Amino acid sequence: MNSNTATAPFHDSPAVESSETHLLTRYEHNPILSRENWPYPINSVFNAGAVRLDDGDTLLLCRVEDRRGISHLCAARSANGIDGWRIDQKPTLVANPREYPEEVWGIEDPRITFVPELEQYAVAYTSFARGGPGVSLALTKDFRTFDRYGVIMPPEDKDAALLPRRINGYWAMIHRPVTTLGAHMWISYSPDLRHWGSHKVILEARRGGWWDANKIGLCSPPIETPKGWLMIYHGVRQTASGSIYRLGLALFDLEKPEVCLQRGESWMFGPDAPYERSGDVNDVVFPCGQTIGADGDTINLYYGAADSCIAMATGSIHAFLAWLEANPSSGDGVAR
Ligand code: BMA
Repeated sequence: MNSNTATAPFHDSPAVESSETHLLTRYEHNPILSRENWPYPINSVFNAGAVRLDDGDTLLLCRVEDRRGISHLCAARSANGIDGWRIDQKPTLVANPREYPEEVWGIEDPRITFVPELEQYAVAYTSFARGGPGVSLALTKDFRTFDRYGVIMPPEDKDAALLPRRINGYWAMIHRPVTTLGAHMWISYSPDLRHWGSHKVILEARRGGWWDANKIGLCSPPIETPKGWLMIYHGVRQTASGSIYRLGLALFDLEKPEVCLQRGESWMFGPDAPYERSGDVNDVVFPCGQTIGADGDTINLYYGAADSCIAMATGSIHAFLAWLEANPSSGDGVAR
């Protein structure tokens, strides 16, 4: 008899208890993209927006940090969304501080939404300058030319994505301003994608020892399901040795997306693999995009790992919704 058996309180427990829900399965050959793959010299490639194109290709719009520390966006295309990436030979969208001074320190973390009414993709990204990070918007049909709208949410604000359709006649943007209230998720509405109002808090960071205390933010763009808008969000726990970025789930009303219907209590995915635990910024998983399979259920979630590379994990919308149903948040979801 070994000592583990003698002291184990529950015989069915695995030797090492997993801190994860198994809602997401890592691709076995992660990471799928890293700086070694890049056609030009860079420091790192991480946090990528994702979309399935009309021709069936998966396109990742990757945040690429150059060797000055300034980020730009670069597109990579693949037939299966896993390997065989065809990477643009030079940056796809770069900061243009002459016309957009809010981008002087680069552009980061794009979230892509296909908008059927506009027959275009809306790319919401972080523009970074002396005033702090803000939210900028660009529209594109092909990820080669972009119609830039400039900064639409002033600093300090980030983690934004557009909903794919109007709600009661207005466009809706989820974003994460930092105010004296804290770093919570908000929604704002617009008649024209340029002028934004009716701002409302939709999900608050919890406090104290919670995994999503201090800071939360939208990950990939919300997914429309029959039960509501399903959101994967990141929560940040600050510790003595740095921040830990983990992922949680929440569900919002389809026609009133400011109304949170469900929020999971625990995180559902966190840094565990070596490429997530160690890199330029340790202990970070940071998705900005997903694609959904032909079955309408399978999600390929693309995430930056440790601010150093891009990894992929697979999940099921059905399983996410079932987990939320089975693990409701106690109280009002805003534990203080
Ligand atoms: C956030 C963003 C992300 C980054 C993360 C961890 O605030 O800046 O781009 O991945 O921090 O460094």
